[in-house]
Amino acid sequence: MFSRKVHYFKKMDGYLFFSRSYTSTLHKKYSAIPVCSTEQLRKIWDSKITSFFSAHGFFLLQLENSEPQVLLQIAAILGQIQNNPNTDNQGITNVVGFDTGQKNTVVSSDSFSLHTDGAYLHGLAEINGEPVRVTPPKFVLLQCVKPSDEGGESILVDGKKALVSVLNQSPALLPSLFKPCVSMVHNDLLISDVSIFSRNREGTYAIRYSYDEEMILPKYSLPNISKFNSGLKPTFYQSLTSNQILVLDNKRMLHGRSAFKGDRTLRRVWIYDDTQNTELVRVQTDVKPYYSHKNYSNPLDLFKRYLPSSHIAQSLPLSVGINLPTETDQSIQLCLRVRNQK
Ligand SMILES: O=C(O)CCC(=O)C(=O)O
Ligand SMILES: [Fe+2]
Repeated sequence: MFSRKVHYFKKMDGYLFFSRSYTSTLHKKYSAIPVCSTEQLRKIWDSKITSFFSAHGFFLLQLENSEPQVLLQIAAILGQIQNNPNTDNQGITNVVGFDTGQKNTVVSSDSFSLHTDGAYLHGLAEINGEPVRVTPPKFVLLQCVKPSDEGGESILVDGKKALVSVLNQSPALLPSLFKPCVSMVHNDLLISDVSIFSRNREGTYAIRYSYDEEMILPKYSLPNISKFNSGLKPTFYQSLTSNQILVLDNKRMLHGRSAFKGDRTLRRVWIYDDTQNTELVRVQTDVKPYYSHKNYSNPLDLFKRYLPSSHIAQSLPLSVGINLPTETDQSIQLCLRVRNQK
């Protein structure tokens, strides 16, 4: 994800929100919810976490220290940790500004444009021989070990607000945002024909987004997607401080950060999205594939490194994605039908 090197003010089409004049108008600072143990977090789950999370798409915790164990315990409440090539054997990635030579570390002090973590994940792998989907994680956890001396603010954009504002203010953009016409390349992965917004059978929407050089679009949709990008407005713009853990809904919120100075250190954990796995079956038949060549490796192995390591999770309930009132949902669907007919 650190190929996304975008500097302050450089790309005016999409990164206007980094400008000081804009962010100085964003006065609201969220305070963190103090938590001294996972038992206590479980106790305040229903009263303090679920409603805040459903209103804002994230929650911010203030812990008493920044041990990796604390992060892992919070992660265990949310589900199964999803691996990726940068994670250590516990599923943690270190996000730092200077190269310390440490393994399982991603290094950059540049700004990070708004993105969905793992936006480029749209594949299949096998768990115990059964096909499962590999998609962007449902939650992203960022633990602040050491804040920066200057800059390094975390930035969140609410995809729910972005979608509603497109519906109300520029509905002509909707078809480009829902059309499965986006491709992304990431290291050795290529995914094609996904959409920026999608709606599942239960009527929940999800965003998948990373507006950078790895995104490939049909030329005709570029003006619309670039307009969408310039209209994104952050709802959260503040530095994480020591011992805080930010938990965000990666199906709803886009996140990024401003450039920084100093040896800021975060740890990052992904939580696997297991919500779609019941959908996949192999065709029950004696018919053999008409041709297969032994020289190829199993393509289901390509996404294996993005699977969770364990499948036992006693997670607390917290639903992810963009939930809209029925009327808004219907307006979007109607708008897409009418405009797709044109
Ligand atoms: O450094 C940060 O605040 C965020 C890093 C990030 O978004 C990532 O590692 O995917
Ligand atoms: Fe990220």
